[in-house]
Amino acid sequence: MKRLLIVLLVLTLALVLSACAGGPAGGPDSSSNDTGDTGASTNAGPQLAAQLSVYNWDDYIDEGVLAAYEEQYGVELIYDTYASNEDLLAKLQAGATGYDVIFPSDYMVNQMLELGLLAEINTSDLSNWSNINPAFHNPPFDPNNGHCIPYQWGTTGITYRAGDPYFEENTPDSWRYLFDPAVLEQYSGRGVNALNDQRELMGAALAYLGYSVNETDRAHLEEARDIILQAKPYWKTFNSEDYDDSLLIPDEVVLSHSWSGDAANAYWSTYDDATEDGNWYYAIPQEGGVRWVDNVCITASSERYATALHFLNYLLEPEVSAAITNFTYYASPNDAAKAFIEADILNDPGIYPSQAVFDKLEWLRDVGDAIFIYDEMWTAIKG
Ligand code: SPD
Repeated sequence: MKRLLIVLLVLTLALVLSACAGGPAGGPDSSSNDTGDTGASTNAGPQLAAQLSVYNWDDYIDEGVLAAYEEQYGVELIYDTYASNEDLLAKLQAGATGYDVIFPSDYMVNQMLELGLLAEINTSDLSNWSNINPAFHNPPFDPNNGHCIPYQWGTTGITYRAGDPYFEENTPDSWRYLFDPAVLEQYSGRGVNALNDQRELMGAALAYLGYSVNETDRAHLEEARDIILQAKPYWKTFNSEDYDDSLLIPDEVVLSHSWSGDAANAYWSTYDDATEDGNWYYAIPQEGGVRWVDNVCITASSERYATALHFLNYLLEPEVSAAITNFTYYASPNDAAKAFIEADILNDPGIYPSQAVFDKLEWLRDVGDAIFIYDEMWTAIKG
């Protein structure tokens, strides 16, 4: 209830500030046509389309943020979700049109760029761009942020149930807790989940074996496949879409391969003021693993480019960006948002890791043609 109140207050403030602001994020003209925007600007800002189609990861935005945009600007958001980068890519490659705004991760931006699936942007057209921490400017996967803006970032590790007797004695700070059958024997009967995500799961197995998460050598990728295949019988679920919900169901799982925000959400959702603790802890494996940044991009096929750009600029507003992080528990690349992000989140090292932890992780990169070997391994894993 307290969180809802904070979100509403913050969004109200955002709307008031937006209404006062000029530039690209200025007022709408809902008299524009239904199917596309005109791209024309008035003194009040661009002419906005009546609708905008937004395609995002599951459970990855505060719905209040969407409702506030619709109310303020008179644009109806057609909102849909996907479970993985590969699902998003498959959908676009199958010729799906009509999606305007999408949220691919780092390496997938690179892949989509090469396939011509993303529209160009110029960050000087975004009045809120300066809110973004310079560390997120000009990423290797998208030079000069020529196509996308950063949305949220995080790490991938292991979430485990704090009260479980096995984990009271053993901290699962190694990928062997996800992959070693002898170790899995100890607790897998109480439920283990692995992320149903090709690059993430292969990356975890590669890190466990001492290889880069961006390995391209076939023999090493086959080793990773075999590690996964021998562990798979011990996993109760293979889920990256709504596994975060299962963390909150009693006796559903005791350990999950997971993304940092979902781990933090499980911790803070079960936080007890009396014990000053939550039921779920998060560990980054000592072998290393993945850090990632998800991005907001406009599809090359969008017919509502000006409206999409306007929406991107809205997402960069400090209060909006903070409301998203306060909902998802993922770290924000928006420096100006920090004033509105809850202190518990800013101070949680599971969400904002130390430099030492950050440095032992790798970004996932586009692996070029080796992606076909990954696809082959994935088919065997899913078979
Ligand atoms: N619930 C949505 C979580 C999205 C996390 N994206 C992580 C991508 C890492 N490769």
